[in-house]
Amino acid sequence: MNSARVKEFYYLMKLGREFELRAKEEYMKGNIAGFLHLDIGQEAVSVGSMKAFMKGDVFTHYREHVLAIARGMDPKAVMAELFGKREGVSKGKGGSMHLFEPKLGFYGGDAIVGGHLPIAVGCAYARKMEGENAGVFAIFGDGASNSGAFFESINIASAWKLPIIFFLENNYYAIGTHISWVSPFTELYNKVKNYMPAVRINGMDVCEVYEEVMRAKNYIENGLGPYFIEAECYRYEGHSMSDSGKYRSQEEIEIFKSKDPIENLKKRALSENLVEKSFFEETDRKVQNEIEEAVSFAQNAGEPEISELYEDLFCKECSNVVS
Ligand SMILES: Cc1ncc(C[n+]2csc(CCOP(=O)(O)OP(=O)(O)O)c2C)c(N)n1
Ligand SMILES: [Mg+2]
Repeated sequence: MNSARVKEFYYLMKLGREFELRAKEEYMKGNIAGFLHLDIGQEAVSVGSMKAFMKGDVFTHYREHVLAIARGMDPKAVMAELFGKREGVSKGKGGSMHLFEPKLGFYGGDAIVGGHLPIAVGCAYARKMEGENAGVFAIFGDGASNSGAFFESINIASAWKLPIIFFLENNYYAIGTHISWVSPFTELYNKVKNYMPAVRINGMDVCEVYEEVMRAKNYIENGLGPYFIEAECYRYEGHSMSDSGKYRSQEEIEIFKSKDPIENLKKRALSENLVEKSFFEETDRKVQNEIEEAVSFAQNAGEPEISELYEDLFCKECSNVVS
């Protein structure tokens, strides 16, 4: 990894982490309503994958704030969306679980567990027919990998050699259900080994995530069919703001905190003399300012107009959709 890349990774992961910590605070103050699923601890997956998969289409589940920011969404517009404001990325009508920006090829997130996987496969099919090789990136959790939609998606993507990366974020839990209670094995890439190349990586290491997604991207771009990555990672917070996470031991949380993606990247960069110490201090200050700006932007933004309530529900260009 070169110095510029490491700096970019650190900046984006730190921005994601501070964004989430502040979103949590604003939620507790009552400024954010509805669901809020935090990505704290899993930033390496979001940043490493989005920096490798720069083109193409992205379909994600509801834990997607950091992915959206790493993809290029303005943190101000993401925070405004969480606040339910008109200047939000989805005009304040989507909220935390529905950050959407077609210009960035970002069609997330989906609140139905596994529900976006067949949609992502359909998009990959369309891209293949169009002769567009950038393909699709679909990210989902360990819980989603037990759904029927998952197995159907894997099957048809493999049979039709579709250009899609399936990225499984294995944080071991589906709300309070540990993966070992509902799957015969916890190394989930075993589910798809007969369908496509399937690997398991350390999702707490941003460089490893980046390199593996680059490998997968080259594979699908060459028309070889789908590719599967399972990344082991961990969320430090509960499933959402309404979950205290009491089903996990403090000891387990501490084990994963010792593998923290941000702290470990910093340590490694310093020990290998890749980045000077002052960069981290400057970046931390810069990030704090950006977060302050995002919150004040969201606070001062306007409420969506009631007259727009029924807009943006159906695709006007689609002839087969009646609106
Ligand atoms: C079809 C469906 N079933 C159940 C739920 C309720 N639900 C929301 S999130 C979730 C857990 C999903 O866990 P996982 O796929 O591991 O993703 P993570 O939250 O860990 O990122 C469940 C069961 C839902 N939203 N959709
Ligand atoms: Mg999970």
